[in-house]
Amino acid sequence: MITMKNIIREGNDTLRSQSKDVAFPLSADNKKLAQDMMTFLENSQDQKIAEKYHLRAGVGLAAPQVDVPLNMAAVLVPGPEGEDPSFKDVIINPVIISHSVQGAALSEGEGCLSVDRDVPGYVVRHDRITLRYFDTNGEQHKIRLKNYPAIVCQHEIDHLHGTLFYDHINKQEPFSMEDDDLIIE
Ligand code: NB4
Ligand code: NI
Repeated sequence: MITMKNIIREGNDTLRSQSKDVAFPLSADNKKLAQDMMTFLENSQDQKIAEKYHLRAGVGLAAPQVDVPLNMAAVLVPGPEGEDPSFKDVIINPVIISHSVQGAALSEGEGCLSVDRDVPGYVVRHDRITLRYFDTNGEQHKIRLKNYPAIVCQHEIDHLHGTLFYDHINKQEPFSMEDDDLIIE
């Protein structure tokens, strides 16, 4: 089971490295990794389990965060109360093949399970993306995402390239943004 002990923190070089593509069919190890990462997200979003194991809540987890430099990330974006998740999958070898010019940022800024401090500021990303990725069965997907799920996937794909959310925050004016950037609640 993945817990906070398995998640590496800033300062560890793996978080700044370019991850490698995953080979198909998935090895037994990589299949287990994908499963364990998704289970971590499910556990972290279950109040009882999260308290018991001291898990910080997460909607995404990238393989390099558990010190595995592979292009793989689990994403679990909850839907509206009681409904199905708005996006749930393990995305493997993901590529953003196109994106909106329209920028967007989460109103509260971002946090990262590998960063044990608050770094305030807007992280302006693309509001809409077209994402190509493979799932754990090796099936290729090409999907359009917007708003919150699009932001989460961009945060995870950044990890695969060694980028952390605060790299995008304006140092002089953390809450500055273009007039036409969207703020997502
Ligand atoms: C990834 C996110 C940071 C910004 C936005 C948010 C949370 C993370 C990091 C974009 C992606 C993890 C991976 C949350 C959270 C809302 C949904 C459902 C019920 C609690 C949960 C709380 F926990 N970020 N944490 N940070 N990362 N929303 N929510 N809620 O997930 O480092 O690279 O359970
Ligand atoms: Ni992160």
